Amino acid sequence: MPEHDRTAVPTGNPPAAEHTDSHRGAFGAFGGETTGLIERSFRERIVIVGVQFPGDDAEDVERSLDELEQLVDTAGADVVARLIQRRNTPEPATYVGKGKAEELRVLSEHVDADTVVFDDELTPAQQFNLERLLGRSAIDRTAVILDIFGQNASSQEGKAQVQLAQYRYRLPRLRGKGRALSQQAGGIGARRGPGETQLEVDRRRILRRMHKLEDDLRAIAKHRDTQRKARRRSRLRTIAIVGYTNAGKSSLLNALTGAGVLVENRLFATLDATTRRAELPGGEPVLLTDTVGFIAKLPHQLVEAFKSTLEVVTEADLLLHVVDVSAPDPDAHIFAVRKVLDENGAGSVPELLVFNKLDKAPASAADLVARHPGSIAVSATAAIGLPELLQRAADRLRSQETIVELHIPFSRGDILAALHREGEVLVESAGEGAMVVRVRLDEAAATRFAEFRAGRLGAGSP
Ligand SMILES: Nc1nc2c(ncn2[C@@H]2O[C@H](COP(=O)(O)OP(=O)(O)OP(=O)(O)O)[C@@H](O)[C@H]2O)c(=O)[nH]1
Ligand SMILES: [Mg+2]
Repeated sequence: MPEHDRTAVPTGNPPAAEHTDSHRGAFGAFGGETTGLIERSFRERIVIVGVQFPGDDAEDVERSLDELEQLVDTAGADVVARLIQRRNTPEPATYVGKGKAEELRVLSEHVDADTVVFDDELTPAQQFNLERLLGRSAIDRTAVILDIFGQNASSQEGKAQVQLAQYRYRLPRLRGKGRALSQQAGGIGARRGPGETQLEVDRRRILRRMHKLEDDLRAIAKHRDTQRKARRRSRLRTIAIVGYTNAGKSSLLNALTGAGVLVENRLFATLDATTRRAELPGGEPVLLTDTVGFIAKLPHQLVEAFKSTLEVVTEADLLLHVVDVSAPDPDAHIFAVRKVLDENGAGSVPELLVFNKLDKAPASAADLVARHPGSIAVSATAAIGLPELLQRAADRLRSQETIVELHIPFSRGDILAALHREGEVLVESAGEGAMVVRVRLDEAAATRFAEFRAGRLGAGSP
């Protein structure tokens, strides 16, 4: 198969002398096993590599590499060169072709790279072969994202989730790294059983830690469950703010509620969900939750580990899907976010598209609003369109509700109590043998109480 190679373009400065023996590969190796954080004494020099498969747009591949460069920078390293190869399929052994791998080795030497980062996930075997060939660490986009999450995790839950994701990534990549490790095996808690290799000892140790983390996370999730039930009893509607990383989700929560959440021009600044109360026009209180950002090719290990955090999204009454209109391809971001939502069972939660950073790219915002009916353009930081956004959200929430008249037998005090808990009782009067109740319910509750229904009055009419 012909390989249409593109010329490698070194984008960095000439190599600095002190880096000559720095190919230590700390980056992407998740530092110590206990913290999952990386200690870096210097900024590593990185070469990034993308592959354009048939059907891929050349521009999309470049854009994805631009994003990878941003990820690497966020992780605390510098991209000094990039390389793109066109291929029909990945090479099973080395992902790129043999010739390209050799070119990559020469380039890495020339720019004195510490690590090579591939834009797609490498198999453990590919990673191993590439490191041998290149004589330096070879990692993938997933490792970089896991690294950033590791650096940004601050809460107990966030840290546990990220560590779990990192272990899930590492487990299949463990290999008998040899003597150094096996000598450590004499240590406490790492004793080798009869006939057990060092690799098996390491694997067992990681599995044990993963189980422990899973237990911890279950306990945290249980606690949150209790809080959530309390919240549900309070009958407040919930709105989750979702979107691509750096779209302005935290800025929007701050603008709407004065929450004071950390806002940074950095990827994955937010890992923990923050919930605040806000008032919709008309005075109805709602709960607004800011959530972790998504990205194209989001590591499945992370999605898996963040499942309990994402429940807030699946259970929301409405999603505010925030999109950065100044991004190079906002539609690709919308697509990536919806994909993650779908995969997490949140695909059917009603969504309101919020085109943010209107101040920065007004033409793009106008174009997007025109192409996405029902959407709205705002600026969280310049405070443009925020009252309209709240009005739109209130309308959307209200349209999900139905007003029904129910006849509840006097003997069913339990049902009456449930109605007060789950709906908004508008009128209540004693009829013949039953209480006649006019109540505003969401669709699920309206179905649940359908057997008491006397007549459906339609949405919105009091
Ligand atoms: N010009 C402009 N910049 C904005 C606007 N909203 C947010 N920003 C900037 O965009 C960057 C990201 O904002 P955040 O609110 O941290 O974005 P986020 O979606 O919470 O990002 P993560 O938590 O990292 O996923 C910050 O530098 C904000 O100041 C806006 O309306 N206009
Ligand atoms: Mg944020």
